Amino acid sequence: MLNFLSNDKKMWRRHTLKSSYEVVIVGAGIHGLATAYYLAKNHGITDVALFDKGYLGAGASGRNTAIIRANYRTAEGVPFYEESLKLYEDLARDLDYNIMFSQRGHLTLAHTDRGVTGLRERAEMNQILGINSSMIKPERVKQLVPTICLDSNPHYPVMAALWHPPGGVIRHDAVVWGYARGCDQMGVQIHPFTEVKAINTRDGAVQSVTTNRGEVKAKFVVNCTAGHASTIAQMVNVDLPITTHPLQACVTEPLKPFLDPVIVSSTLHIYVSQSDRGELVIGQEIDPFSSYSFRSTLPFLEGAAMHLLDLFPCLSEVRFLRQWAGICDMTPDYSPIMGFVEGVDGFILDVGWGTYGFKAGPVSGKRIAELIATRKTPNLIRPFRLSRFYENDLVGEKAAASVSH
Ligand code: PYC
Repeated sequence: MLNFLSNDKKMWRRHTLKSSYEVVIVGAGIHGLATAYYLAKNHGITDVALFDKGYLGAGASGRNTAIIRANYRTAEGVPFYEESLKLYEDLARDLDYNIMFSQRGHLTLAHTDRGVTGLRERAEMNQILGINSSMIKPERVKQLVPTICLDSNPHYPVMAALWHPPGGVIRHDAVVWGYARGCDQMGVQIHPFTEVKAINTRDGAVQSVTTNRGEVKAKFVVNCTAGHASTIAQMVNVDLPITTHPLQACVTEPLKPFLDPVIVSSTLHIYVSQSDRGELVIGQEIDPFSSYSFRSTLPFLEGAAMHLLDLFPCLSEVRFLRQWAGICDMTPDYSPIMGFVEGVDGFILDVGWGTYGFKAGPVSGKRIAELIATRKTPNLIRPFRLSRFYENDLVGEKAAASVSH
């Protein structure tokens, strides 16, 4: 492990474990870090430990394609993601750290009559809720992205698009590092390479957490994991309606900047943006099987190439540079699960983030911190409670979740 800086010069320090903390957060990705950050900053709660079995950003926070947007479909989802976008707009100043948020616009393409109707419904819902999002015609798409070919796939010409100017991309590692530094400065302890082995309860309440470095007492334990949310929840006998799927991504070699907005097409199963380094960052739908595998596959790369060329035939000579995979916890309605769990006092969920967790990090952190400090569930996250699955009160967000449809 790199250890060449003295503890006081590090962005976040190493600590020995204390015997107890008020709050233990499992998972030191963006959700765990943001929760700890707002606990300390907004509520003065600093007796907090963050445990991660790997290094910071080793999980979904370091593997996602870092798209930020608020153009969701439901009356519950839109205000939630909008608050996150607003927090992101101010986050560089708040953390005093350059997180490279580039609001270059987000463009979702429709290639069928049904696709146009779906996007129009989204545009209307967005506008009712005050989101800058509207339908545009193919000519306007061409103005925004002159290199796009609107009809190279004869079955799926671009018929219209949903245009969301405040959307964009961010530097995900910088967000993780900025939150981690902010947490450390306020006295929160970050413990990488600390694996949670058991969560111990007595009389229906959380008591302590057993880790590979020893046992610590805790009043609250927050499950902020992605990919292993069900494993952690089962430690307190809570079953989650989650299936875990790989999600793959890749980047091309760097190219001179030519692509401004983020482009998404559900019909062609592709999304693409151009990074600050000039690489095209490309993703598709989650893998169709449930697995914890981080393996990259050739079929993914072939699909990415094929669909990219449907939109940009001019890129036929461009080479892929690297590919990777992450794992995503999918819920039946494509919305997350947040809040207290009936029957296990002190246990809190912030899980089920599918392919949309990074954009929600700031708002979920802020609102979970509020829930812990006030012992009350904030209205903004109430719709995402676990009990919605047996109360038949789902938040169906699949139509607006990346390239799912
Ligand atoms: O929801 O914007 C999104 C997204 C992009 C990639 C994966 N999810």
